[in-house]
Amino acid sequence: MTRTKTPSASLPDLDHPDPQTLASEVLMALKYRVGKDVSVATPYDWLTASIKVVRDRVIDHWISATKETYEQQEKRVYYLSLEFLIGRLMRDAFSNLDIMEPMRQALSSLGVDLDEIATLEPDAALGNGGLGRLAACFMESMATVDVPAHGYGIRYANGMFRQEIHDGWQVELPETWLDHGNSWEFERRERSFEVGFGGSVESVTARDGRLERHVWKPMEHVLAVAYDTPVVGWKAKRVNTLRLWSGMPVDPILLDKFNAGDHIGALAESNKADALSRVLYPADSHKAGQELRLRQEYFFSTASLQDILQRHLSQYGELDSLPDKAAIHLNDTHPAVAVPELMRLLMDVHGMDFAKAWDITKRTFAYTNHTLLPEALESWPVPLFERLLPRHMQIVYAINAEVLQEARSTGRFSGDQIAAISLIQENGDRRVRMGNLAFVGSHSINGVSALHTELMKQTVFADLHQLYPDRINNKTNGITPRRWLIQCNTGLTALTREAIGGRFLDDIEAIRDLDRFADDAAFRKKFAAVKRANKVRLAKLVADRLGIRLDPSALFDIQIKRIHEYKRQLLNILEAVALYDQIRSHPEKDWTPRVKFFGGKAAPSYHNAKLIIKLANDVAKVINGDPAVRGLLKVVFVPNYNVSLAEIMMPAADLSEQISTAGMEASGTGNMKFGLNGALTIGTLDGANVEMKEHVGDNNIFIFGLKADEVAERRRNGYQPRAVIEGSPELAQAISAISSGVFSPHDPDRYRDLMNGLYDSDWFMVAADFDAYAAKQREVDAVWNDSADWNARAIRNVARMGWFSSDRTIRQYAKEIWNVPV
Ligand code: 4GP
Repeated sequence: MTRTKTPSASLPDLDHPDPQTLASEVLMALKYRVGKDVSVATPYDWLTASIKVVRDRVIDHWISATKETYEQQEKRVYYLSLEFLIGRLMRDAFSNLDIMEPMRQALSSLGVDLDEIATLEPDAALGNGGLGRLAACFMESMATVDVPAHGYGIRYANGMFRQEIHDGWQVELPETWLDHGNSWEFERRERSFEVGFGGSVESVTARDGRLERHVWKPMEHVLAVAYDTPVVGWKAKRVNTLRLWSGMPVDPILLDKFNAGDHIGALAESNKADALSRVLYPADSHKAGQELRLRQEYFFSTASLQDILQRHLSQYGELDSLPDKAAIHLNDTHPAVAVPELMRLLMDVHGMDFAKAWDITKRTFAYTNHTLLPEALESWPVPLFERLLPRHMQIVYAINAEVLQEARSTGRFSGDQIAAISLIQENGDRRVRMGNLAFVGSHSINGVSALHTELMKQTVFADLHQLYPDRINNKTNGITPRRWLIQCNTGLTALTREAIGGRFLDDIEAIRDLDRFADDAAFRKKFAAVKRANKVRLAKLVADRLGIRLDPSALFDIQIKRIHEYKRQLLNILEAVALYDQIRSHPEKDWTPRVKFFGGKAAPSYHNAKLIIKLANDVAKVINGDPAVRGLLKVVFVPNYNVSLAEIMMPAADLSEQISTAGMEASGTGNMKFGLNGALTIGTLDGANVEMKEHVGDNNIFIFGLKADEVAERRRNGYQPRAVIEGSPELAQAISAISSGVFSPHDPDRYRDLMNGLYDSDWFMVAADFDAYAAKQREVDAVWNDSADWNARAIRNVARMGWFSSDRTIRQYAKEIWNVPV
């Protein structure tokens, strides 16, 4: 039974410092923490001083929350994730402590512009895309709804790469977010743990010859050192910890080697340790596969578990109660090696027997799946796993024997089904299946939208689901309204507050009260003015960075996310090309002015995704430069899409593109951010779009295209894209233009293969959905031209998006998975 929290539920009294107090705190910090005088302070110094001031205020809440958790013996949540896409933190902290305005005034009295220094804060990009950003929203929401939690991950010295566009091509550059230090974090040298790799396993036998225990003797050792960043919830209700591990050598230099003249070998250990926390693998929903990745996974999993066990032991003196006091969450399979690692620690270090350790493990772990893409399901070759983690390999075999025995004993499974349940893939090269390992080691396995969860049951985990029918459950994703409305859209926040009061700030579902203003002409006008101001801000950014001039009264149509074939940026580009053709052929028609924005990074090894970026840029160049278009259509590729850019683009969107092939986008969270900022969605019935449609109502969303079951059926029945293309003159024309080099005159064959792929296989159903998509876009134009109708629908989107808050998601995790009170 989950306890419900008693009225500490009310928000704490924050202290409300006046600008003078804050100004003097900033001056003190500048002098004593940064060591600078006002006369020589650089903008970075002011940034550092400002962060130190707000961090000091956060610390008070941090310490009191931690103390309370100890005193009340509260259950803690541990969220293990290889990615935390947190972005900038200063505004988050100002806003959640409710000191944004006094701080702005304080800095202004010192001649410093808050907005200017805020842009100097590095955008901590310790994640690829949706999975990493979700982890960041969850951290903020756990602090907001008062769940005692630690996030555990890796402190990558170089996070996600910085994208530059050179002549239309993506170029990857290292992101050096730590160049100016990191004013948020606390280095905890004393909190370091040894991590081993390789070596052998020895069996220790008792005098009577019985096996007593196994002892793993690793060949290599490194240290994982903790760096803590406080995570502040709304109105500082609670402050939790994000603990990121950094690799350090056990011996900084091997002096014997150095003295023998081997100067490079002397640093070999140091380099190996450094590599563990050097780079984030830049692949989203895509398997990385290299040995270093498995090393990273084990490195942060073992450090986190050692930390958790040490904390538990120091508080409770035993480990039997671990599942009652700790919920460990596996964010995708990246930390799945934590399952055999916890088993190893419980058995080999703490002397438990297998049965007891297995029971504790299953009751402690829960796992979230974020993608059904087959290429993204992690598995490791058995020889690699065995070489790096020999003891874990034995434990995986032991777990597998247990699970297969359980399956066989039911008498319900065929040989093929048993093979699918097995933790070891036997056909082809033998591999350890991390999804199956996470599944069997957890008491809860959740998907991230209703549709995705259903598909998990039917596809990747069909047989495991039959064996353990109570484990799979759904937790539809959410986004934190603090960052994705209150901070990034101050205009809409102020307007909403003026209309319905401030209750929605504390409880975002109260934003529903805005619904009735959809029919209020005066309100719609103000709403439109806010949107326009946000569009002007984005247009200025585009003019400054790209030299492209945009008309803010045009429809801003935005697709920003990782570049992936299943997300179908290509469908959007083809539609732009078809529209371009029509505008040229029918200049007399009353075309709706539109700007199509694209943004997103491609995995460096993903050839087609990089080609799609180049295509977007090539198409942009031709269309934007063609006077016959008269500015009615513009195409813009905004480089280096990241959290900070999203904070400017989301509030400026009129139309949100969520057009993945149905059944392939697990949830999407950009769709929710756009909706909350008053964009209408054009989308397929995929991921959380399905639930968004239910919440906003059919009239307030533009749905088109094949449904998930229809996609599956077309694929089963031998889909013929060639016939579809030949039956659609607009599409055939757009493909032929691209294929023949209209957009790449100096390299006319550049897109031939990409276009031929549409004719030959079209796995992602671009052709099948094209006509429906293009028709829906013309419907969008028609609604846009009735601005009262458009704005009314947009307001309803804002009002009905409250459910998609990560506060709601986290409450569900807390009640239904973690068993912690909220
Ligand atoms: C993403 C999914 O692609 C996206 O649909 C979902 O909203 C997000 O996770 C959060 O659940 N997956 C990844 C990944 O980012 O790397 O698998």
